[in-house]
Amino acid sequence: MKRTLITSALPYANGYLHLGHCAGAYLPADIYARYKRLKGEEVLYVCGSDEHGVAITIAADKEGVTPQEIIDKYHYANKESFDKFGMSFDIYSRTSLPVHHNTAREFFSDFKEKGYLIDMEEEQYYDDEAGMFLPDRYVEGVCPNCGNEHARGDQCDSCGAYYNQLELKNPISLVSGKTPVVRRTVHWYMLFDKFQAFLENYIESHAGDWKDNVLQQSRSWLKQGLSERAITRDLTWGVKIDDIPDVPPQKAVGKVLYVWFEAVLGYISATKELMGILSNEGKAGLNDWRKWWQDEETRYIAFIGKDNIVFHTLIFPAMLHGRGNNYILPDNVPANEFLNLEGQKFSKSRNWSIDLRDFIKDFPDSSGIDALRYTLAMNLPETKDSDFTWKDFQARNNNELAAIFGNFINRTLQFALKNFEGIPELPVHYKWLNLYWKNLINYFDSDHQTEHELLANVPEELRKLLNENDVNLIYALWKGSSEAANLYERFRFRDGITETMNIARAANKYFNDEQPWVTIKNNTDEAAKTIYVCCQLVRSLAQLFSPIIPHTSKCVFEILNLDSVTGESLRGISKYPDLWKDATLPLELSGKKINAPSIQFTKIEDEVINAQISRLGIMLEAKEEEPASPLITIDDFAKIQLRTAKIIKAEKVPKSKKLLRLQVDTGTDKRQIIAGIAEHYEPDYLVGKTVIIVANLQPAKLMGEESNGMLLAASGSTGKLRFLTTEIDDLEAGANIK
Ligand code: B3M
Ligand code: ZN
Repeated sequence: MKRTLITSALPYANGYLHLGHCAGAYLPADIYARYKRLKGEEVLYVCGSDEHGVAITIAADKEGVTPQEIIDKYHYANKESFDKFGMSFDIYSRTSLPVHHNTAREFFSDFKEKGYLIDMEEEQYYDDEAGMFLPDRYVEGVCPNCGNEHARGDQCDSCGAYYNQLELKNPISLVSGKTPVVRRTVHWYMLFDKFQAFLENYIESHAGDWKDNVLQQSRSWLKQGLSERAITRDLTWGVKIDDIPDVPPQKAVGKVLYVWFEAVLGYISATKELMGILSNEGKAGLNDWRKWWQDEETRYIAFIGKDNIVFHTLIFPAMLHGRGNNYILPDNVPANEFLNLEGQKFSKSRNWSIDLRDFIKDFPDSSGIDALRYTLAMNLPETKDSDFTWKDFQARNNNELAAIFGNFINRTLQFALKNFEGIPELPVHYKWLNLYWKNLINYFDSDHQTEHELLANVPEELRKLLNENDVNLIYALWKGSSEAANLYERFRFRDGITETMNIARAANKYFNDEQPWVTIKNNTDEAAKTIYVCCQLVRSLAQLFSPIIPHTSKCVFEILNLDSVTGESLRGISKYPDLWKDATLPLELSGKKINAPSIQFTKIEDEVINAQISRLGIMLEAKEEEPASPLITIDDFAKIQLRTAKIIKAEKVPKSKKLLRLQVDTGTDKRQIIAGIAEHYEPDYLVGKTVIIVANLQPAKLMGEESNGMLLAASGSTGKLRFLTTEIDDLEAGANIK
């Protein structure tokens, strides 16, 4: 059996994750990783933050911070959200690490040596004022195809047309707002046309096992014919190439690798990072990453959203093939479509979104997070766009998790505790029940009759102990778990989870048909057998549900006083036994003491859901109204040193639309303050003005510039901003304000 390498698309560290991200490349991958681990396979699941490209620099400009500050903020925030959401990555890395820069540069160097790259001069827009070439997303103009006036430099968001930024009409730079000029610049191009035939064979070799949407998109790109693609950009933020041997520095200075060329290599560098950590712990060799990436005994599954398909089915495979060294290719790329929210597309700008961190704030306990995992999993956009609604979240929690699985756990364990002080001691008559159970499973395994025949031909020997209900329940467990496994192998998670929930339905039916509340009065041996079997099913269901709702499963194992089995990360250096099969077989639980059962899923009331629904889309107003700040004491206020200060110099901070660098005289010293007022004031206007500053603020860094203090300003509802000043300018600098 091959080992399984799993990756999820690296999310940009430029914003908070939302539920649409989870349903795209992350939750399905985690379910698959946990399932594969439970199958006893060797598994490595890597992911991490994608930390370069204009997606980062635009976000940094927007927040008035440096790219490093933006990736640090969102890398750690998203990692924390993923951890709380129960993602079982073996490592969550980041592409700003040296190990990634070195890996990416090695690929560039190797391709250059092999003649897969050519450097060409081309014309590109240049912003004279900002002093920089303009990457596509930094140019806006009129779409040459549909006339959209806010089209960006590479693709029109309105009609989807791709074009060269020079084709935009009336272009403006989004850095300075000015009209850019055309300048010549050098870029390196990868000759992807050299891989056309190889990729055609590669794609067609998966015609039978890849999703249609993935095949179609890949084929249509191949049909257009691959051509050379620029793999460098004029940016200062990213993987630099100017120190690569035999790359002429004068050509390469100020260039970085195109983010998509290097981001896919982030999966490899994340693996290297993990092996580095493990080798320091003496648990793996530094080069053990090769057994995951350069060994045909590894099967690689790349989980992504549909907007990343060709980068994973064409670009990355071409790079891996071009590199040689036995690099393996993705064996499957089960791209998901998009998840919508209440029938509309997720949109941060319209605040039509649910950030994962906000959900976790509102539903912090494990049952809430598992209810989200379950709801998203049952609505995965596996073959077409799907929808998350709060009403469905409530229904899934109340009518399935609570009413079926939770109800079965509770009625079983409450009955067991109340009547048997734990899991019942098997009566003498049922002493060999586990053995009969295992023999029945063997019979199901070994015989390939139809379901009807299987059940009709159960060996008489087994029926001496197991009644109709017992046989039907054990069959439902056996059948449901093997069906679920088959479906997970084909990335059909929704159907696999339904099979598992059907086992819970069968378990409730067994409880009802056996009527232990009746037999406890007149035939306690029967009641004991029934509840013993039900306790076995509680554990089996916890194990089979664990890839989807790991927190709940962990809780159930704790109540049963059993080691938790949820497919957690083993860091790729060991593996479990086959715990999927194990979930269909009984444990020796006779007479086992259990802990007090707790309710796993409480009903979610309408008002909770209505409150969430009402927040969608209108958070804009809520964000504009400053939250009521808590009352402070006069002593709190006294800690703030407000002073007058005279502005003696003012200038723009390069590459920032918002920031000005001010030199101010505070009466006691002269200091630099960086102020976000560039969109409201011309520097010359400010010189000589007396303003009010907070003089005892911790020094801070903004866009790499030191700021010692803060200028007080007021912003109106229209976004207009005015700094606070004294009524007349005759107060000396340093006057105390209280
Ligand atoms: N960060 C795009 C995205 O977040 C990109 C994925 C990279 S996977 C190597 O959708
Ligand atoms: Zn257009």
